[in-house]
Amino acid sequence: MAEALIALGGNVGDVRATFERAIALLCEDGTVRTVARSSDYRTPPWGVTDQPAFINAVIAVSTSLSPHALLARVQACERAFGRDRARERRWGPRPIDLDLLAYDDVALHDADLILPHPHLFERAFVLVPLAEIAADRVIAGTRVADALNRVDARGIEKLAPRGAR
Ligand code: A4P
Ligand code: MG
Repeated sequence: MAEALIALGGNVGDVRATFERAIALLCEDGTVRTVARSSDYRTPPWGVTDQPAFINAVIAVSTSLSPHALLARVQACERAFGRDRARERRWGPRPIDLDLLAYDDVALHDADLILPHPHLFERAFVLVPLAEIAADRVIAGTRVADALNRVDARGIEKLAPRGAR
């Protein structure tokens, strides 16, 4: 079994409900199992800023799938929840985006898969939820908590569990 870290993001529709359904679909056949899940966070849009706030979270999974098979699986989940890359702007609004942040300590630079994720250390919307579940994990020589200290995490808001009043 390998351990992978997966980032979730979205800003169209009921994103938190979509996250739950996407995680359930990801784990449906038993080849992927969730071992940790961060809180959901409301985050200011990064890249293209004239769009609604995003919801972001990170999960840790154990999996028997290869890195490429896991990528195919997360992309199938994106499609199942209405993601249509052909009609989207780069960095623009989307119901759900699932990025592979890391897969054990695998380093890959293929046309369709780069590991660890190339923008991981630039993005507070990834590092804040990641640090909640894996602060001491070292990725490509950098501790997650140290990477978080180097980015601007202003405006990121941790959300109460769904259903909590
Ligand atoms: N790909 C390569 N490596 C990976 C990997 N490690 N994980 C390839 C996932 N995919 C990987 O991805 C483009 C291609 O990257 C895939 O076909 C895959 O083969 P995509 O998801 O189709 O494209 P994208 O998501 O539009 O592009 P990109 O650059 O990944 O966008 P981002 O970076 O995901 O940006 N602001 C906030 N606050 N929160 C967000 O979640 N998200 C975006 C989208 C913009 N602003 C945001 C957020
Ligand atoms: Mg993406």
